[in-house]
Amino acid sequence: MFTLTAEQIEQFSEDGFLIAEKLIDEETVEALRSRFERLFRGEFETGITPDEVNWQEGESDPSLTRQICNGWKADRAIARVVLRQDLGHAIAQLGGWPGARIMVDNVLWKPPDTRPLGHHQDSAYLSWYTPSDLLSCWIALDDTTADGGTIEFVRGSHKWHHSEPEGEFHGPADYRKQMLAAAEKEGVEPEIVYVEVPRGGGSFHHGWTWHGSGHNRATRPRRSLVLHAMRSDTRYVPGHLGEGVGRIYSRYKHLADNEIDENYFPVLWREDGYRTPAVESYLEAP
Ligand SMILES: O=C(O)CCC(=O)C(=O)O
Repeated sequence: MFTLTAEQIEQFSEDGFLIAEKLIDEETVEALRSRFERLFRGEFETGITPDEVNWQEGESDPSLTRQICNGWKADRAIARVVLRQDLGHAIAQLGGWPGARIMVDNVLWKPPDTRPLGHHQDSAYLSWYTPSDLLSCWIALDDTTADGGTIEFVRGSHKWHHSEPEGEFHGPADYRKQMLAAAEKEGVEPEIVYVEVPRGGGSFHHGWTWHGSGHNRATRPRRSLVLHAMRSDTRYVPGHLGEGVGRIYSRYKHLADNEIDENYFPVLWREDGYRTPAVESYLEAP
């Protein structure tokens, strides 16, 4: 079970990110890695297609980082990690939230010699729900290095002004361009911190922290799994549904109200002890 110290929570609020040496054990790393090839071949254990399949073998550009979003709906090995109660609790503590739900997961596979992911602030894409807070847990499934294209954060950048969504996420020519423009506007020299951890380790980051990742110039792949969480009391914003990734995730909005449905965005942990009850039976199903 993962737990945080008071010092780590304090560090997170200063830096906008926190590096953790161990989030999952070796057996779980292996279980997750074994699902990657299948998912990117379009073989989905539950029979459900993930919400975003941004790369498929034989069809997609091999120079791009492979990405699938909401792999948890397609594969229970992914679900067993991204729906973890202790990670939801840690996220709520870091955010000072009453509880945490999964917003989306990311299955990311950056083979050697593949291209960067552009720097961005996650919360800039979330005007379709309110409060549009996001806090993420990024888990490395390979030992990570700066030259291997690990995720990188700009220290303290969650306190910068909020930028508009801009630029290419998949394989941009200059992956730090938007962040450098924001730093200039802010009048600061950005301090970049690379998440260099053994597999099973990772990091947490704030929704307004600038982050991205460079080319994989190493000889091993860089695979990771990300849990992006929102507050348990989040609601839809009518009228903003088609903006950004709201185009995809607003399909789960009820016609009659603005509730976020826990069947699609389960509550992982809440301070009153609540957790979406059906999660456990989903995780245990064969
Ligand atoms: O893993 C990466 O390179 C970037 C992932 C990302 O943008 C995120 O976790 O928010």
